[in-house]
Formats: sequence, C-alpha cells, structure tokens
Amino acid sequence: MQQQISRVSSSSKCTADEVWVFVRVIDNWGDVGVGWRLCMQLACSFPWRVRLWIDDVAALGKLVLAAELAAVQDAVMVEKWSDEDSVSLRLAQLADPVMVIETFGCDLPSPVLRRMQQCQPLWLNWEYLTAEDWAVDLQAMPSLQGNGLAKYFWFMGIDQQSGGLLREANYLSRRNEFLQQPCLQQAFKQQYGLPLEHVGQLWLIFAYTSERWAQWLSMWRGANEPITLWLAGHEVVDSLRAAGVIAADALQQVGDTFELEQVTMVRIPFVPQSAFDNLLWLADGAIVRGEDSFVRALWAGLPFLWHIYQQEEAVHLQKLDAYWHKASINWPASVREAVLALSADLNGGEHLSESLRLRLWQNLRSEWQNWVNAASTWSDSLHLHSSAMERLARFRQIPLK
Ligand code: TRH
Repeated sequence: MQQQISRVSSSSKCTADEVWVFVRVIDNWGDVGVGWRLCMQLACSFPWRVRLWIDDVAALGKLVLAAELAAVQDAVMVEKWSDEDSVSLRLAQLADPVMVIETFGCDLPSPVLRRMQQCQPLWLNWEYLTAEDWAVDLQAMPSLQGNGLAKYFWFMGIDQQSGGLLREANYLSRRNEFLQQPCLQQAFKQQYGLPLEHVGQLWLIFAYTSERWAQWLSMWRGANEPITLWLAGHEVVDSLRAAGVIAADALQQVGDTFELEQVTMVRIPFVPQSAFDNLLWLADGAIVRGEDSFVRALWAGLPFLWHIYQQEEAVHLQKLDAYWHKASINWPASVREAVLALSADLNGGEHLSESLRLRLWQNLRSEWQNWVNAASTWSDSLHLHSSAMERLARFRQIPLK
C-alpha cells in the first residue's frame, strides 16, 4: 500500500480529469473491498483523480485506515452517497467526470444520470467476477440506457478475453520481499498481535457461517497431525460454537486460542485491507470467500479452497464449477479430484461421508507438494495475463501512467 500511495499521490494533479466510482454496500466486506481496490487501481494506473461515492463510509473505515485515506486524498476522494437532494447539491460543485463506474449494478442516482446525459462520460457497470463463458461473451458489450447513453458491462474473470483481475503493478515485488525476509514477517505478526510461532501447517480461514465447519473440524482432528487454523472474522467461530463443538466461551476475543487434540485454533484480528495479503503470504494454505479475498489467494499462489458467496437457486455452484474446471484442468488427477470433492462438500454441492472427507483431506496432505506446485503454476500463469486496468486502457486506448 505504501508504494501504491506514493505512486498515486506524487503524480496526481488538482486539474486532472475525474472518474466517479459508485459503491453500495450490500453486506460483508466485498462490495467496499472491491470498490476500494478498483479506485486505487484507477488512480495508480491512469492520469485521473477518482471520486468514490459510497453509501456506507463506516464500512470503508474498517478496511482502510484514516492515515491511508489521508495519504491518497488528492487522488482518491471519498463522497458520502446519501439521498438524491444531497447528491444534486454536491454535483453542482463538481466538474464533469470522464468516466462513471457503477459497481455491481448499484443503480446510479438520477441527478448523476441527468448529468451524464449532458457530459457523455464513458459508463461502465463493473460486474461480479465469474469464470463462466457467458461472461466472456458479454464482456465490454454496450447496452443502451434510458438516458440515451450506452452502458458497458465489465466482467472480471480469469480468461484472457474477460475483464481481467485487479492486480497492483508492484504485487510480486511486495510478495517476494515479504517472503524472503523473516524479520518482516515477525514484525508483521507483532504489529497485529498474531502468534509468532505455530504448530503444524498454518491455514488462514476466512469463510461464511456453515454447519459444515463442525464436520471439517472433526476432519482436521481425525487427520492425526498438527494443524493451526487462523480464524479471520467471526463466522467460523460462531458456526463451531452453534454446533457445540467448541466451548461457549472459547475464541471470544481476538487473540484467543483453543486447542482440540492436534488442532490449534486462533481468532485473529481484522487487519486493514492493505495487510490482508500478508496473512495469505504467511499461510501454508487458505480457505477464502466472496470475491476479493478469493482473488488475493489467486495472486498469493498458495493451495486454497473457495467458500463461495451463496446465491439463490444455487447459481453459485455453477460459478464454482466454472472456476475449478478452468483452474485445475492440468493438475494431477488425484489433487484435482480431492480439491473438487472437498470444494463441493464445503459449498453444499455434495455431502461427503465423514470417512470420505477425511480420506480426501489425507490424500491432499500426502500430495502436498503436487498441490503446492499446481496452485503456484496456475497463479504464475494468471500473473502473466494483463490486469483489469491494462485491459481497460486497451478497451478505450487510454494511456496508462
Ligand atoms: O466479505 P465478503 O464475503 O464480501 C462479499 C459480499 O458479501 C458481497 O455482497 C458479495 O457480493 C461478494 O462477497 C461476492 O468477501 P470478499 O469479497 O472476500 O471481501 C472481503 C474483504 O475484506 C476483502 O477486501 C479483504 C478484506 N479483509 C480485510 O481487509 N481484513 C481482514 O482481516 C479480512 C479478513 C478481510
């Protein structure tokens, strides 16, 4: 983040054109998480100032430190997106935007739509990420809107023809520096009150509430080897408590540890978004969720499973299948089968028996190096693809900074 901030602030000018990004927080952290990353990437990549209109400024405050916001305030400006009258008043003070991005179909306020009719900016709907083929077909397609403007759909994805993924230009150098310097790792752990040592493999678990966690805990207990689970967020702890498999007063506070045989669970703090990558870099494996943490696990290149955000009529299962089908196509069959089956079990597409779940996990443990190699080769291949910003630049011949 630090290098990104200096890159953003040193090259921003008060007279720069503006791009407006609209974010409505539906739930959890993904809307604001993707929205903020998008704003930072736009400001880092293009000679524009970014104005983020967000309905829940407090949610942004949870992910981005006040000092971080202050450091980029000339390049990324935050506006409270409240009622239409307030937006109207504010618009009267602002210059026309050259581009307007509506994230996840959040429906722009009418005063903004009217303003756009006059100034005709490029209009994008930044959609949810998916690896499904239909999204590639619809990528960058225009749709004529009521105000006479075309709105272009932008689908982030893993295919070369998709809208790409958000990736900082200095991602790999940051990751490699951190991995190569144990003193940076220890300092990071100290800064966030994370345990300095751990027993067995270290897994970062950032996932949704689910009855499965009790069964997965029993799988880890049955695996007969030490493992440490860093539990981010409250959802997994809540699920274990609700199932009665951990004591009611266990893991209540950040920093609490609870041991069951060889499984050590640690409730870890919520870190700023700029520090989330470091958690992944410290881990041997991860379970991530939603959208943004999933993409960060892809960049980190470690073995992971995806606890996907549930949608109506189980459409999330198609999204999950589309991803794993493409990601694991060249993986060793034994790793692929175990990952796909455990992923389906975790996400409710299947319900494995206790013995099969344990056997598949043990298969993955005995094939560990193959899983590590497969995950890192897949990640390396995505790092070679152009980023979402590079594709946006190409889409409209916009010069990158
Ligand atoms: O939080 P998510 O589940 O978010 C979403 C929303 O539910 C959204 O409505 C849905 O559409 C979308 O998922 C698919 O998961 P996600 O996307 O991984 O976002 C989490 C963000 O929180 C991500 O930017 C990383 C950040 N984060 C931190 O900054 N610090 C932390 O300690 C942790 C655990 C996460």
